[in-house]
Amino acid sequence: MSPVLDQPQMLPPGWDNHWAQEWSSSQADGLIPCRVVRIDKGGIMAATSSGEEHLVVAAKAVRRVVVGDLCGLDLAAGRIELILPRRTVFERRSPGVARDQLQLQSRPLAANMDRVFVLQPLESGVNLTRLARELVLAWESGAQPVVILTKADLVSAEWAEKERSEAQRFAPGVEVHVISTRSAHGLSELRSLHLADHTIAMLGASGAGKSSLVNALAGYEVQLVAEVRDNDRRGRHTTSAGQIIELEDGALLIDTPGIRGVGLWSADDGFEKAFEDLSLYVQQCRFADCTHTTEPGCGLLEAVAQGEIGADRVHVFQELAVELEQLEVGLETREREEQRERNQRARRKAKRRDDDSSESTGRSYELGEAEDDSEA
Ligand SMILES: Nc1nc2c(ncn2[C@@H]2O[C@H](COP(=O)(O)OP(=O)(O)OP(=O)(O)O)[C@@H](O)[C@H]2O)c(=O)[nH]1
Ligand SMILES: [Mg+2]
Ligand SMILES: [Zn+2]
Repeated sequence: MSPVLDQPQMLPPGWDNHWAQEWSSSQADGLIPCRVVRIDKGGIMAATSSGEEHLVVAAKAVRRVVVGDLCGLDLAAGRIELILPRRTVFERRSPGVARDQLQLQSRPLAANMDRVFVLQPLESGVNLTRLARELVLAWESGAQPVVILTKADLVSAEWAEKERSEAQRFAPGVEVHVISTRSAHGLSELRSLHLADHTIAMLGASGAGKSSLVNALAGYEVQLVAEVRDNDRRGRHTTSAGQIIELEDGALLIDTPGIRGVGLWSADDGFEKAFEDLSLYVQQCRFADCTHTTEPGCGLLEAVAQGEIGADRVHVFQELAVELEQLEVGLETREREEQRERNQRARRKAKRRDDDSSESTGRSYELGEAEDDSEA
């Protein structure tokens, strides 16, 4: 280990024993550990220790790093040479070029956080379908989700309480908080969550109040990565990239840009956790492959009929289950196509090799082409 690592103050934010171990078992010779603390149009900033930030001018793995990644930096070259295996990562399905279009790819948003704060503003009413999606992805990230309903000052206490209990219905096993950064309502409750030494990612739609909460918890106006919007010249700052903000107590907050669509990405565990309130009922279904739509003896439909769970909850469950299934089918199809292409390439290569060698030996071979196409 390099002598630099013996001085704790010289370690990247959030470094702990886990990372020390990962580091010692990685090919990090000549590199120093760093954490990606900011990504924006200006480039990637990596911190080798608190406040010691370096612009990454080029990175072998640059297109794959996200805010929160712990990496190996070639300091002289300004290059990230390796990414330590992520402890947690929040990934969603890549939005396509057009609105509401999705690509068969994932896009990571933040890595190595212990908690995910899922924010939704109260004044427009909690979007329960969106919340369910966000929680599937948050659980799947491996971090602990916390739901935060923002801008309580804009609604009545009754409205806030009604929305809180609705959100709780869609967030089994998850804490739901109501806050306002204007009135400071609920902020001390959040602070008492023992955020120190944790990395917390803020997630939610644009305007949900992520940056405002970061500022409120920091206790001062953080210069958050921001730009003035072109379309509404009101000059509202909207986060255009991810950034880590270090609080006095050591908590690390990751502010992320608002995401419009929350396309699910492969999420078996995340889906199960997000809908754990329904698992008991699903076990009662008569058929193992019950689609919970029309089947007799369906535990879910029975529970709805008995008023034990809301029909809307089951509806969202089905919608997301179908989406995940279609995603899996798409991924499998692509995998098969890629495998076929790999096989074809290998065959062409083998054929060239055989042609070359038969030319040199003057002999010729029949290549068994026919069998090759049968796997389609
Ligand atoms: N009334 C009220 N307004 C708030 C509160 N929190 C945030 N806002 C306002 O809501 C707007 C959006 O807040 P931001 O914190 O920028 O939202 P964001 O989630 O960071 O948005 P993006 O960066 O675009 O993703 C701003 O105009 C804030 O002033 C609150 O508690 N009460
Ligand atoms: Mg913001
Ligand atoms: Zn069923």
